[in-house]
Amino acid sequence: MISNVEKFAVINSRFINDLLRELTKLTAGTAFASKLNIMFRSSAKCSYLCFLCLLVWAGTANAASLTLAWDPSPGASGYNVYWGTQSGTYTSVTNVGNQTSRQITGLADGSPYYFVVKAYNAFNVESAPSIEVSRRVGIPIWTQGDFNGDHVTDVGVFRPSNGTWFISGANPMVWGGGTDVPVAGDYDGDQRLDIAVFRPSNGIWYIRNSFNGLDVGMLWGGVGDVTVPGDYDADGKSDLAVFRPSNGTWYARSSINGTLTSLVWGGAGDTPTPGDYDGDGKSDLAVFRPSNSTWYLRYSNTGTAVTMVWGGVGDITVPADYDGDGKDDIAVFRPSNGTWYVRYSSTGATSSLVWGGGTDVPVPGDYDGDGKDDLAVFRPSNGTWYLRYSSTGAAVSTVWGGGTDIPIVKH
Ligand SMILES: [Ca+2]
Ligand SMILES: [Ca+2]
Ligand SMILES: [Ca+2]
Ligand SMILES: [Ca+2]
Repeated sequence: MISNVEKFAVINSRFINDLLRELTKLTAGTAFASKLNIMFRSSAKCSYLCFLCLLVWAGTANAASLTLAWDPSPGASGYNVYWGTQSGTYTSVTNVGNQTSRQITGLADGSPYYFVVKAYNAFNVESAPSIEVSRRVGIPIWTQGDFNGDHVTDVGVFRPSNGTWFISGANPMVWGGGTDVPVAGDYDGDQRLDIAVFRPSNGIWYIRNSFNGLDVGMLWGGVGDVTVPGDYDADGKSDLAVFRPSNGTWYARSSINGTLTSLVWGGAGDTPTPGDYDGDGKSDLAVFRPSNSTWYLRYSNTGTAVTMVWGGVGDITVPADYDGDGKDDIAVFRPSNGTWYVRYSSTGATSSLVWGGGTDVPVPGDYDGDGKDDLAVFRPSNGTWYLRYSSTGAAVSTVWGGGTDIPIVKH
């Protein structure tokens, strides 16, 4: 019996299940138990057995709950789900038995939560944790750049020469062309990217709704305006919006009732950098002024003006939610040294990391679907996307588009 068990273990860790079954038949000598436990743990570590992904989103009203799901872990007797409101600190745990999904309730609206799952075996020994995923509840939120609705940013480009959109996993679509500005966003609020262009010559936004395939054209802005679509009214739909450098005015059209909101914020020479910096689900007006390296943010929840010195001349602004707390982090990409300088909103901590360089186009997004934006660049010269997964630190590259293609950036 002993040699059989050992042989199984050596041959392949896939037989863990059999081993466990065998063991329960035995009168459990501790030597076997410890060996199995070690096997179990190393096996769990090797393959990220509990790969968490989010299956279901609660509605925006009365939310306070969400559903997690994960792949089954061979040999697992059950799973513990851990969560907390700070990355790496899990103050709650629940044993879900041998289920591989769980609705977590009693969450506070608006607060970010961080989750991991651990498998345990027949001896209650836990595996290494799964990757950490983060989500907020109670606030309309969608994964920027997600075309098919799986909460993972999709790789995609717009080719102006023939007006074609190439998005990974979708058929090529012809929409716009020439000097149109791609302004993909979620204008119909179904948490899927809608392809869209803004035509400066006539000031019209041409949108193809992902929900029903309906084509929409709306006049908003014109020549000289910079497009800044975002969810300024927090209804979960992108709003048409432009920034006019000549008078420093933002013009946003509410998707709720079509009303105009205009506000002076910034001016000529500034780079508009809208984002949700205060985490209330509404896009905040913001500009970066290269001449004095200062970001000017206007928090939508309080109207408070916030200034912060970050980055400098030649830097490309890349605000995104790198720490997954539901607030965009101030960040720049410096082409000259390929370095990303990020200031995390959750802790105020800063980081600098080399990723890409030269003529690379920064395209941050959540490509691994863990709720945190990942560093990423698109290299036109070889059509390659270089992604750095936030969940594992893994470097992933994929060829998609090239030449004069414009990568789809988040809005
Ligand atoms: Ca949509
Ligand atoms: Ca906001
Ligand atoms: Ca953040
Ligand atoms: Ca990520």
